Amino acid sequence: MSKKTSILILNGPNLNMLGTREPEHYGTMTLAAIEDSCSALAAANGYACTCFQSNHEGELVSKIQEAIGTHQAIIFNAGAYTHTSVALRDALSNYDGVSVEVHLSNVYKREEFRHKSLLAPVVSGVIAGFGASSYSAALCAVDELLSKE
Ligand code: DHK
Repeated sequence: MSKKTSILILNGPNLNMLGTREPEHYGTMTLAAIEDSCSALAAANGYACTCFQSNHEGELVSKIQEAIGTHQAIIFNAGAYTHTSVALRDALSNYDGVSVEVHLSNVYKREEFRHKSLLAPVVSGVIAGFGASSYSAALCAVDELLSKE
């Protein structure tokens, strides 16, 4: 039996609070609703999809390590760790699949400390500023990149 191509949707700190967290930046959709719509879109395009959220840097590092050989793509909103985490950058550097950094908000319109991403130089691409649609745009990008392989 052929193995289904699998995508990991990874979310970092405070993204479990979506729905009520600063809606002016992050909208009103809950993380569960975003994950459900990503899973439906992935399934409609023939992909398996696993979703995971953690507030802990080390758990996110472990998930990226475990994705090697398991998931062919990672869509990752690292939250505030985007701007600070050498550990997550190193984990992504070592990941051999397609990787997309996503943000709900347009980080370039916000405070200066959010303009710098430690992850951007080691991922396939970055999508920011489209609210929950940033995730569906990332899925489309992943589909296109994986279809080329
Ligand atoms: C989410 C966060 O939690 C912030 O720390 C980032 C990002 C932006 C987002 O827009 O999804 O700076």
